[in-house]
Amino acid sequence: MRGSCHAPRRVRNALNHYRALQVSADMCGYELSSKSYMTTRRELANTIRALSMDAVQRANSGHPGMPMGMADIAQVLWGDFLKHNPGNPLWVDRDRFVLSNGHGSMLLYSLLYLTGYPLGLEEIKNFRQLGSRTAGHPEHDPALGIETTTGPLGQGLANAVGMALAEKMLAAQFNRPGLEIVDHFTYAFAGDGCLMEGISHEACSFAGRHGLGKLIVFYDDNGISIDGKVDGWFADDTAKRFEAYHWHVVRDVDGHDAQAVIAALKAARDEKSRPSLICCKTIIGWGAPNKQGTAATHGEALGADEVAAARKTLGWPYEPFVVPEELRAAWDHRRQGAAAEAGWRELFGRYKTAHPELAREFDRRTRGELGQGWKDTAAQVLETLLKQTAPQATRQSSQAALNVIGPALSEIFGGSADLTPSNNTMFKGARTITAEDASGNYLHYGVREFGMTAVMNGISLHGGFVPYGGTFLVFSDYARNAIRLACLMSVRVVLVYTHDSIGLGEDGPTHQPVEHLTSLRAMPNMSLWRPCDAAETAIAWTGAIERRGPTAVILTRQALPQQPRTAQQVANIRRGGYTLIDPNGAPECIVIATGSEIAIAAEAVNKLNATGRRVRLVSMPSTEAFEAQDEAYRQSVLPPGVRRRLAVEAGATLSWWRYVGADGRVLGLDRFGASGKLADVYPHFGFSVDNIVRQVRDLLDTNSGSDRN
Ligand SMILES: Cc1ncc(C[n+]2csc(CCOP(=O)(O)OP(=O)(O)O)c2C)c(N)n1
Ligand SMILES: [Mg+2]
Repeated sequence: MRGSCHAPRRVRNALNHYRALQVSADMCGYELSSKSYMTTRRELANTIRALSMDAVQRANSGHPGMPMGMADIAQVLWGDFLKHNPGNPLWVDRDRFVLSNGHGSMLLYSLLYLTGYPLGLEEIKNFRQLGSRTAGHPEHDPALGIETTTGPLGQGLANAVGMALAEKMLAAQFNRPGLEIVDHFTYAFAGDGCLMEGISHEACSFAGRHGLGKLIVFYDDNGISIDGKVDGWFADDTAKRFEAYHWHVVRDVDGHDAQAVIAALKAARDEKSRPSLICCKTIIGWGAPNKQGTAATHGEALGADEVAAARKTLGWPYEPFVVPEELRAAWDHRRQGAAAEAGWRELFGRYKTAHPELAREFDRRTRGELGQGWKDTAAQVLETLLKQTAPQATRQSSQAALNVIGPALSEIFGGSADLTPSNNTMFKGARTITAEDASGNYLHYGVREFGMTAVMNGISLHGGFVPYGGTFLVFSDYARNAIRLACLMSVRVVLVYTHDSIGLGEDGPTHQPVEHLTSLRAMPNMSLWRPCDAAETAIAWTGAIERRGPTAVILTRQALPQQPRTAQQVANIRRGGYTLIDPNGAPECIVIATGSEIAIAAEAVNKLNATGRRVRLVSMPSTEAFEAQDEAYRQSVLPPGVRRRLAVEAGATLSWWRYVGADGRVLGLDRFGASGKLADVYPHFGFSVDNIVRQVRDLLDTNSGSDRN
């Protein structure tokens, strides 16, 4: 061994107030079984510390404290245990690693750079700069080894739960005796912030109930968050809390003692039937002599003086961004990674021989591609739903669509946040997942909307499944940030939101969404569909399955009549907006409506046209899909010359001004609803045939917008 024992001794002298620095003597010269390190673990960990503090210093922005505090843990996990291949970050049976305390992103970037992922030193130097791949908070860059975004605290934890669940389910579906092609762990790092967040309760309670034994979480118990010592606002007994969730908890691990971390990790991996929480005591900013252990290291550059002092303390004589070849070589995981993957490929080869069809299916599903039969299935969904003639709530139409999709698509994975009978999310033949049997395709998430959505994101990001989950539209707010991340990362999830308006009636304003349609439409990359009947519901569903991104399907509680359509109109549904009723002759006014308001709008438009007016009705189930059409199509539906326009939607008016213009009107709801019978509530707020007729007549009688074409 090189004379590297000196460095830790210097560290001990400088930081002699802290017990964790007993590390050095017994760790120096520790030989790893999987690698012949020429260096000590502490030196390897210090590489992370140096890169992190230097990158943050250079950017003058970022979070050095967490990477410096968790470096020793990361060294053990990534050096000895993590199954991954930097040469092929997409290897399907890799272990998943999620940094839920994602502000410590320099930890992950350092690890990716050091172990040999295609992330160059230039990217580390460009930490947090526009256009670099080292964003302030890692998002989703699987080609680089970044599994998921983790900026919003606690969500990474829930994503990891989803990944671990996906692993368990995929294993149950595909593994065969002696041919365990799905067999990997999901690791997560989480801080005080993640555990303070409510979502940690939802996700971890759920993970405990489902016995996700291959989920291993490291809790960075450093007692510090931004405002200072957490003791003033976070005094939970976290270990007890997780034990109460039925987790396996390893308490009081010294996060700076590699041997203690190794022992804890081994115990966690040996525990097959419960997820594990390893509670690690650490010092935030470890190695920065004047600032460590304080919130000052959390989220800002240490400053040139403190960085220089840390160099001395750590025994790190190298210039910024210089990693000695020996340390680089010791970190490099490409050879071991390639060997690990080659072993798996050999196994998969045997699997392929024994189960060729399953192997093809596994390949297809983990690539996220729909099978060859999908087009026929999609056609069958539409055909089936077009047969519906009687009025039907679109939540029931949705179930009818699922009854075709579910049995045909092995990757479909349904669920609901405890509203299965109301959301109509269970399809015929769906089988519920339990802790004991993960081979089914439906999950009761319990009353956990945020948890459900973040878990679905994790399942989808893991690969192999197309998850959908239901709740009432009004409770989408509970899940909102996970929806946002699904949009940001373009995750294929289907959000089934029923009870879509004041039309739900008696449950009253707490349950009646008003602003939700508009606020969900405001999210970039969200595809929202509010179908008006069975045919539109069919298209909403098939589009959602095909989309590589999130889709919200917004459904009614109350029955709606089926609209008559020509074949061309049916074909136009997928365009998001189309002419449903056209008068004889050029329209003088356009009514635009969605979902449950189509039926009353249609009646009003027919009435007006019967009296010689020329009113067009446009059904606009998806403004996003409509906006994606070419201009010629859009103008054919909404001719710019026709400026008398009325939009009708039982929700906030904000969505519609862009379509009706200054000369138009919006019949919407910019206030909360009311508790009462549907038949009373709707007309009370003006959603009636008579009122629509009156509004259109008013528009036609005013000069505004008159014949300017
Ligand atoms: C949901 C959410 N709320 C707030 C923040 C802003 N934030 C970033 S880090 C942090 C404190 C986290 O404390 P801890 O997890 O203990 O991290 P440490 O300081 O120990 O690294 C906060 C409030 C966030 N990223 N996500
Ligand atoms: Mg903390």
